[in-house]
Parts: sequence; C-alpha cells; structure tokens
Amino acid sequence: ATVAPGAVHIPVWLTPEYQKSIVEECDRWASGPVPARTPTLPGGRRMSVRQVCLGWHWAPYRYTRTAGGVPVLPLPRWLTELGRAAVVDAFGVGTRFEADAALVNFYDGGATMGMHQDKDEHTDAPVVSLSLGDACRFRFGNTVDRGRPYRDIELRSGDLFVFGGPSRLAYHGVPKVHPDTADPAIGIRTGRINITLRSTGLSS
Ligand code: MD5
Ligand code: FE
Repeated sequence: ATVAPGAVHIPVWLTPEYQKSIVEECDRWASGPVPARTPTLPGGRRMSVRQVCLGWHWAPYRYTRTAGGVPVLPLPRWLTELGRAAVVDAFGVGTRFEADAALVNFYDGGATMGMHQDKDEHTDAPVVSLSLGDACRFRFGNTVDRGRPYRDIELRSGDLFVFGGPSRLAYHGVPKVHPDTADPAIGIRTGRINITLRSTGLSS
C-alpha cells in the first residue's frame, strides 16, 4: 500500500523461512569484527538500539569505512539484490537501486528510536526497510519537524517499507516495540530487528 507519495508498505514480504535465516545472519554480524554497539550521539546521548553496519559504518552523523581502524563487514551481494527486488516490488520494474550500506538495528528491552530524518546519504535513492521479530509502532511524519501531522503504522515481522521520492526526508521514528509478538518460528527470542538498505553515494 502507498502510505504517502514515495512511501510504500508491503506487509509479509519475506517468508518465515527467509526471515529466520536473515535473523541468524544479523546475530552473526552483531558479533563480527565491529561488534554491534549503542551509538553515542555528538551531544553525548546514547541511542537505545544496538546497531551493526555493513558496507559503510554509520558514525553519527556520517559514513566511514572503518570503526576504530577496523573495516566493517562488506555488504553481501544477496542483500544488495534483495534491495533491488524491494524497490521493483514497491515502484515497479525498471526501478534501479544499488545499496552499498546496511544499518541493522536491534531493539531489545525498551529500545525506541526518536523522530529523525535520514539525511547522511549523498544520493536521492530510496531507503529500503525490513522488519524482523517483534511488531512495532512506526511513526511516519512530515518533512518539516518532529511533530504532527504524523501517522502511526504497525510494522510486523517480514514487512517491507520503501521510502523514496518526497517521503525520503520525512521525519520518522519507532516509539514502541510490542514485546513477545514475534512468531517463534523465525528464531527471535524477543525484540525487533530492522535492516535498512541505503545508497550512500560515497566511493571509498
Ligand atoms: C526502523 N530505522 O524501523 C527504522 C526504519 C533508521 C531507522 O529509522 O534510521 O535506522 S527506516 C525508516 C525510514 C528511512 C528513511 C525515510 C523514512 C523512514 N521516512 O521518510 O519515513 O528501525
Ligand atoms: Fe531513520
């Protein structure tokens, strides 16, 4: 369903089997050479999500190839291809998308994400979002500020959301994760994982 111009939500896009294998990969990435961390923002505040990056490291608020001198894991080709399939399903055949970075956010415990814009990418390519595990309340706002008007949308495991065009710079956040709402078949104990695929516009 098109939620706003350029914002397309496709529920249950990933099969449970595929979700399970992706969750397992996320757990492996989280304990890779650059382990998942709760990023500290320039003001000193700590994000509540744990995050691990592939392809490029998001060092708030810019992308780097390394973290503390350690190269981040490469973005696997299958994820770039999954991103292509996502934008084709959202916007139609012929839509091009070359993701070179993925941010994997782990929402454990009471983790939330405040309202923000994603504007550290130097392209106007869309952002592809995949949800795994517990359901959440996703807040999709306007392009002017963090406040109203916004819409609250339920995102569940396996959902695809693509943000492009005029929705690319909308404020958005995750005010609430609904504990223990995941299908145990996908292998998440509790918590939510979100993968965003991005095109940074950078070349190392
Ligand atoms: C999440 N993650 O559910 C969200 C999904 C992040 C983040 O916000 O920055 O890691 S991505 C939602 C998104 C991306 C780009 C544009 C818009 C939403 N939008 O216009 O609403 O953990
Ligand atoms: Fe975001």
